[in-house]
Amino acid sequence: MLTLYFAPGSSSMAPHIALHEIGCPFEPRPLSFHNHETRTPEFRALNPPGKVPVLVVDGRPIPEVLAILTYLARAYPDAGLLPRDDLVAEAQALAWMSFIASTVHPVRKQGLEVARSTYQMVDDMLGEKDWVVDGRYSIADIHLFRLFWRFRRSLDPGPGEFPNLVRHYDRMMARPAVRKTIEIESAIGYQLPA
Ligand SMILES: N[C@@H](CCC(=O)N[C@@H](CS)C(=O)NCC(=O)O)C(=O)O
Repeated sequence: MLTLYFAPGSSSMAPHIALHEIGCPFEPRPLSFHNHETRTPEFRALNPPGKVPVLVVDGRPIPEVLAILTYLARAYPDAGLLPRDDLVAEAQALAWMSFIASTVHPVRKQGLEVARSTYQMVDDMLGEKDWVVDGRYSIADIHLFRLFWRFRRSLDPGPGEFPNLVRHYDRMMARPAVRKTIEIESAIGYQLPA
């Protein structure tokens, strides 16, 4: 049994998308930042820092986007969310996600200039590839998409900026799992800081 604790539009959007890509049943548990629902003792028992996402698998909690996405990709290999036949490509997907979590995620709070230069680096790293690893869709694309989705909404880059990331964003937005996740989360309502 899978249970996803999430807050609409936050980091938890990435595992939410992955669950829809896989199509496996799960129990959705939306939490409200406004009502401090990530600060309750019950939630902190699952993840002491009080952050979403958390995926509970048969009573055992997994925090952190990278770990949840990797778990889902490996537990449901038929969904093709991680390269199966190529250890280097798999490691490259993990490298992207580690970089996204440690370097790209924090920049939103470091001001527009730092954010712009970091996203410019990511745009260059992505280049003209359709997908971040070897041109094959993977969990690294889901992780990257959620960050850029948030960046576009909060810092509103100008037209023509980050062309590779914008094409990646458009490609992601064409996926039914992404549209379904956004439909569900926007209906609950976003409570994201500016
Ligand atoms: N390193 C964590 C970051 C998770 C995170 O920052 N979650 C934020 C939402 S985007 C959160 O729950 N914030 C609530 C809080 O800090 O009170 C991951 O990759 O899962």
